[in-house]
Amino acid sequence: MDIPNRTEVAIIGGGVAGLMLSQLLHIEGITCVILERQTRAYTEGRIRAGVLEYGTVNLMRRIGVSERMDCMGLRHEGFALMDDGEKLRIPLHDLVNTDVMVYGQTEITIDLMDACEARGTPLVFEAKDVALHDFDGAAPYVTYTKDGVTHRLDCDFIAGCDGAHGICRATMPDATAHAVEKVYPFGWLGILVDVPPMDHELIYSNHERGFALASQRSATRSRYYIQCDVSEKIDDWPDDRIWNELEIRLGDTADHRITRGPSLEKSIAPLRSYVCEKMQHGRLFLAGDAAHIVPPTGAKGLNLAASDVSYLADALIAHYRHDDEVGLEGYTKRALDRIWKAERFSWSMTQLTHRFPNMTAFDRQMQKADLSYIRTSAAAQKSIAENYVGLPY
Ligand code: RFL
Ligand code: PHB
Repeated sequence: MDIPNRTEVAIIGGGVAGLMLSQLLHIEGITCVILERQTRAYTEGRIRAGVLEYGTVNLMRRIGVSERMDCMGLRHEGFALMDDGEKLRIPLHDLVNTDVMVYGQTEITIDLMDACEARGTPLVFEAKDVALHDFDGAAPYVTYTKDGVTHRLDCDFIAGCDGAHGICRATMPDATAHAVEKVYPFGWLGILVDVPPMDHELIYSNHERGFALASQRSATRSRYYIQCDVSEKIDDWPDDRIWNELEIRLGDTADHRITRGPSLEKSIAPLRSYVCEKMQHGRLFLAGDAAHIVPPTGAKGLNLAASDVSYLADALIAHYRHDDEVGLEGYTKRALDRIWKAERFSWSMTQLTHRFPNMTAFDRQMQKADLSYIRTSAAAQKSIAENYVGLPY
């Protein structure tokens, strides 16, 4: 495909945020070009999120990329919290009349990339050395290198959708001064395996040896996580050690059995909460992980990327269709309100379900009291359910 040298919106990053934004703009006739640093195979292959809020599901439907999701995705009407082996089911559907959808980020990425290809949205893979220019004026542009040749892309706006380690936030003036961060003293070791899941719903377990999560991708593919030290090496975790640990932490029993199998993928990710409260400068706007990180306990990262780009698309559409600048001016404020609520929920789920180093007897009693309260209070369960399925946007 010929890549134009002028577009309305230059999108940096072809992850979920960038790809979704491109489709939201495309259906409104607003042109964009996506510049992605990696290859298509690498971008599609990353194993990450698994739980979609109903708002993300609706967004996928609205942009016409839901066919495979509606066919292969698993509707979950509840999930379980477990503490020292005692299980409490949060019946999402009964409490808030809404479900979540279990559908892998890998699959969403494939669906969105296929849509880009089918609709002719220019998507440049292996775009190296991306640099942003003149975004505090009326005529920004982006330069990048592809196959050793430097290109210039003129645009009206730049959307920074390049994740936590991209260049957009690094280029945003004063971003560091507006950053708020919390680092957790542990990480998650994740394993993907082709065996049936141990339960039809997700189980978040707080055990004296640390947190564990039983998740899934399909009836034949499981995803498990265990809390570990961030300094640990993946080589110290042969599959058998992971399975032994999962069986202990998730309470493997005769009627609740973990099926073992060889790992298809395993990796360790650190946990942190991070918000860059400055999400725009001139004609540069940040969205998704480029602006914020949540610990995965609340399953919110991908879903926040979706709500950010939905707000940003609304604002850009109002600009192009009605010369209305209010949405663009208020983008950060509107996005941050939802981001902070998701940060709060992800933090509280992490607090509730993990064993912290140097945890005191008092800290543990707080977890137990919290869970006991949730067990006996319909209001507390409803609050968890409302946040888990996703606050409206
Ligand atoms: P991404 O997906 O990181 O995409 C950014 C893209 O930008 C590219 N890039 C550049 N391109 C051009 N030039 C540069 N200089 C560039 N620098 C980077 C990158 O190659 C990449 O393709 O960010 P985006 O789109 O904002 O999406 C965010 C989500 O990926 C992320 O929040 C979720 O994966 C978080 N997450 C979860 N979110 C959920 O909603 N539900 C979950 O169940 C869930 N589980 C998880 C997760 C994240 C995890 N890890 C690995 C951190 C579980 C885990 C273990
Ligand atoms: C996942 O399946 O990858 C997953 C599910 C729920 C979470 C985090 C990750 O909270």
